Amino acid sequence: MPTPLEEYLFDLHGYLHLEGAVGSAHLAELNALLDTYLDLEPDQWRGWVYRHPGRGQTHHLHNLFEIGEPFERLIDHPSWLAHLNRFVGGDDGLFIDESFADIRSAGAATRIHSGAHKRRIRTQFRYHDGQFRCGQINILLALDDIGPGDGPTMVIPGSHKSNLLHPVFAEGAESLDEVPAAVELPLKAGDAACFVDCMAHGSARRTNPGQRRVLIIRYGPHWGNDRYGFQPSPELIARLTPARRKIVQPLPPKVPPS
Ligand SMILES: O=C(O)CCC(=O)C(=O)O
Repeated sequence: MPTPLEEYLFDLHGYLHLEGAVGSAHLAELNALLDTYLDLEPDQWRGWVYRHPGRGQTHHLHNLFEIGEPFERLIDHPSWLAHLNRFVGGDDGLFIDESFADIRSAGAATRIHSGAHKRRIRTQFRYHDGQFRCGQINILLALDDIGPGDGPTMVIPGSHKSNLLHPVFAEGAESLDEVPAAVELPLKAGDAACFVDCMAHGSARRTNPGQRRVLIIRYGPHWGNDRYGFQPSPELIARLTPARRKIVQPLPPKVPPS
């Protein structure tokens, strides 16, 4: 379970920094497997893994768990599972509605987006009667060290409860560099940021040479749907442990007997 201090900080800021969430041996497995997918072209599939077409030089590789067992271990990873159960809340469990790797090089940034002023249901922050009921909690796992100049994630703490539009939205800011109230969230390899999606966030522009590698896994309530309509492969469903299968496919398709 999150500690009382973690719950307080998550409620106050909208995010937590989970230090050392994934160990170095596991990280090495994830990085090595990911390397074997970097030759995918935009809009290309390999098996059930798909590279998104629309992110320029940035690799967005979707359906992480199809890549192999080291990725499957992330589904119910003990460093964050209890946090997600607590922050998504409810008794029926979780669902992952998107999982992807974001691998980028110099020049790339993620523009500022989200913010509670939108009152989006899917990504909402909610706390009522002692229970969190958040619509989407993200785990952003650093696969390498991400410090100043590496394009760290940036957040506007507290904006998961904001009522007003941040003025920079109107100006169409491309990254969060120099956005008032935005702070960088530097991560060491193996650290994870755990944040509610309605907090305004994005990333600084990467100015250093080399790559920034993160995995992003979005969790919500068990009744959710995949963001893009991706479906798990029958092979993945067959080989997952029951606990993992329940998070990837909480409601198996119900069809009449053939
Ligand atoms: O890439 C980042 O650092 C920010 C991730 C992000 O914007 C998101 O998860 O929606």
